[in-house]
Amino acid sequence: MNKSTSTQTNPIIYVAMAADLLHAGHINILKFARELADSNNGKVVVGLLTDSAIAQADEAPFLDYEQRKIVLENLTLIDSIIPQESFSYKDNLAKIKPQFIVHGDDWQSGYLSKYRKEVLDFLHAHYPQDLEDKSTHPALVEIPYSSQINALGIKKAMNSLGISTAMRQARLKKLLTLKKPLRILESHSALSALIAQNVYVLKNGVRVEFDGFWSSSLTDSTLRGKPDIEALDLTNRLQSINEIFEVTTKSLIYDADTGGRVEHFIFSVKTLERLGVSAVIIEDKTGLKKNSLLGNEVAQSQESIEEFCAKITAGKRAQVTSDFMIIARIESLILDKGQDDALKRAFAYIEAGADGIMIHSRQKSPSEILSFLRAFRAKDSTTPIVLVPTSFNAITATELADAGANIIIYANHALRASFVAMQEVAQGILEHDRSLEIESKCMSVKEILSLIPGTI
Ligand code: SPV
Ligand code: MG
Repeated sequence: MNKSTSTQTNPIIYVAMAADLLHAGHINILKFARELADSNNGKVVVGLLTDSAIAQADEAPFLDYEQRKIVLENLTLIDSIIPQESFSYKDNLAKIKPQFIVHGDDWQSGYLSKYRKEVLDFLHAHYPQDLEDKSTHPALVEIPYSSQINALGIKKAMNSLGISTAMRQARLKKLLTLKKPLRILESHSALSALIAQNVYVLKNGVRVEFDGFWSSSLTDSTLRGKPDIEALDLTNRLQSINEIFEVTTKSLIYDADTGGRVEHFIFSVKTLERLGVSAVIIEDKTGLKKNSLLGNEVAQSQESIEEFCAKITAGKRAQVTSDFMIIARIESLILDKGQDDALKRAFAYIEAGADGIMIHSRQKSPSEILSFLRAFRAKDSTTPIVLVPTSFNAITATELADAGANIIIYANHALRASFVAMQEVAQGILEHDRSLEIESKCMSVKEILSLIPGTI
């Protein structure tokens, strides 16, 4: 690139990056930008992706914005650093009007290509070059991407080492500040948790994945052939969480039913916290607990506000770290007690120390949940709200987040799906008296043998 393409006296050379795991590929790009700046009397400006920009499209970064900024500030290759609030370059391009943009050539296809197009559109509009091919511009400089070393690869390798108990536990609270909504999938075994850990889809250039696991009392009980009435003891459930934690890195929210007696709940809090669980949800029911989706079809009673507040406060006093969260679940709508009761309880529970509120509903329509969110958010804009849209399943997580929710839990779908699949195959074998016909409904033997690293 020489001066002839330059139309600014001191052009800005813009490089956007997350720089969470700084590696040779980054230095390569920055070195190139520096040379371009030096030969054009320009400046290298880095658009450093903010924590929420990274979290929206990926996992939360290992290092936060300020830590990453300190690392970059000490590189002589860079003149200044500005935040880039999303993967889109648009805002910063409009703000600083760079003349050159440097990026690895890996964004020519795939989900990043739409951001590349934004950059090209900007360059064509501001620095017309009369180029026939609008998919190129001399001021977009693309450096051959190093496939041997890249952030995703390093991250994969780091994740395969596992995660410390403290880091996993703290991650949920951190993610709540960076991303909305958080999507949580019920995981009842290490294998189902591996699915929740690894599955993702690309939507409009953004990677959407689950942010953690839900340890459900319903599915943990059903899996063991027991009713969802607090019949399973904590030790039993901790066993599967331990197995889940052995092979994953995401955070877990624990369904503790009513939390039991206050005297017992404080021990549960300590145990869950020690294991690395991020949050516990307790529901304001008393007596023999039945599943909420049964509503008033079965006898269920709600705890008094005073008693439930005392349980929350005792739990908060028992925890050791500041990262562990106790979330209070309100059953007023489930038990037809109305919105006023639900709101009164929500504010009382927060006053007692609850870190978040879960409001549950068994209606097909989300209207009572949406009106609760409106009334609650009019008074409290910050306390995290958790929803479990099993019944009101036509509304999307994004719509619920837009209405004020923070965490959306898909509470039983993994187990429900696996039951249907297993039942069909079991029946099929009996019907055909052999397994040939149901082979297509199963993963291949080759696949199962290569699913778990180390098997072969
Ligand atoms: C669970 O998953 O066990 C729950 C959510 O508590 S619900 O089944 O909807 O009550
Ligand atoms: Mg439950």
